[in-house]
Amino acid sequence: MDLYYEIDSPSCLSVIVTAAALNINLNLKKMSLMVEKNHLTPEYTKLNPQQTIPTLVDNGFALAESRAINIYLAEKYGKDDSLYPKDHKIRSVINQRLFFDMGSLETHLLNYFLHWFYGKPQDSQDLKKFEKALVALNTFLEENNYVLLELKLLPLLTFQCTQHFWHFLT
Ligand SMILES: N[C@@H](CCC(=O)N[C@@H](CS)C(=O)NCC(=O)O)C(=O)O
Repeated sequence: MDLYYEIDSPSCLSVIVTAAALNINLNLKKMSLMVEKNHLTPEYTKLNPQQTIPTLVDNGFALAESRAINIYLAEKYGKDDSLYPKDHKIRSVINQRLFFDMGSLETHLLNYFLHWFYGKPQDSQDLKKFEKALVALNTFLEENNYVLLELKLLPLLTFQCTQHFWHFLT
């Protein structure tokens, strides 16, 4: 199973850790977004029209979006449903956290920090939105006693990797 990745990408790390939790051996294909820009080649664009990493290729089946990849791996290769429980309520809360992570937490984190990379002027609303997302995250963590214990591994991985990104930037 191939994974196109870069090690500093929290999205890629979440897939790598999920695969490790499932005892899956990944054939890691290192990408170079900044220098070689091989995510923009026609070959890669065929696999992933979004031109992003990670991309998983499992027996000819190509899939992008780290959360979708993590769910795919857990559903297809999990020996049981402990990573992504079938119980409707638990699963819907896991989905809520994953969508929150993608639509709010990660988005606002990136909007707040990426102006450094791209030299864009900082929008004063970016910090406020990021702080608001952190307050919500804090509430979720309080509700679950310890980092999303109730919700098992997938959202935890995503959040941990977001934290990794934070350390990388600061
Ligand atoms: N929502 C996507 C985000 C993927 C993403 O944006 N990855 C970055 C690297 S961390 C990327 O590929 N950037 C290249 C680009 O946007 O051109 C996921 O979770 O897989």
